[in-house]
Amino acid sequence: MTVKEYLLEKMSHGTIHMTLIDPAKQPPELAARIAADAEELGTTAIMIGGSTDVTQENLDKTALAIKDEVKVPLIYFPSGANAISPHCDAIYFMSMLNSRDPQMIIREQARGAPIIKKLGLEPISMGYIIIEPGMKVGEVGKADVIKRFDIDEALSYALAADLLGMSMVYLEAGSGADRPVPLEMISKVRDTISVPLIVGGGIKSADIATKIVRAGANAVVTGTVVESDSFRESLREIITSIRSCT
Ligand code: 1GP
Repeated sequence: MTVKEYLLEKMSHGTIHMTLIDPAKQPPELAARIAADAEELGTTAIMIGGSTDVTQENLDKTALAIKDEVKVPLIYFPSGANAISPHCDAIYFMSMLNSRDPQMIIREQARGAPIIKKLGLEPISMGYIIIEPGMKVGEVGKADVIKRFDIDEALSYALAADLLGMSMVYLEAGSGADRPVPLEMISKVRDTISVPLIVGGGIKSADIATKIVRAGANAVVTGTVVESDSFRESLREIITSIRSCT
């Protein structure tokens, strides 16, 4: 079974949770412990990536350490083609659709494609759409960040991703956002597209996660939550709330 088939199978039973770990933020051993805890708490996959400071070295070492500790798939969430690890199970082959910079829309992908092919890494195509506030990823990616009220704009981009044949759509408010993607935007996008909808950025509590699931997300991503020493309880509550909605 491919990683994509695994994700789709899990999503067919309800909304899934994925844990994002930035390899630049802690040593590999700690990243592996966090991943193991998240797996034990019921996360469906581990994503590895960050907007800045990801290097081939911290990516490879962290990916290897995580693979030693967990059985759930490890998916690379890249910010560019500068570092790609053969130690991940798959890579989100993603385009930041609302970037003003062709580098983020297709040039990094063209640079990375031959490497991904050579490594035999499973690509999972994804349309990546940055919603206000957008945070660091919006800034680094030179995104024309979609305003929170501009649901039609989000719908247009999400539908374009679907019609282009991308296998998933990710609505991103940005890591550490003070507000997640608006619920109405999530539900209207969910009603419009035919592919799974991933939502991330600013999801810090079980209460917010529940609302995101009820709005229609097929996958909820949390990252910042696991960067605190005492993350286990909040992650447990978030994952439990997602599972109990479905
Ligand atoms: C970032 O959507 C993810 O790409 C996670 O965001 O760090 O705010 O959980 P947080």
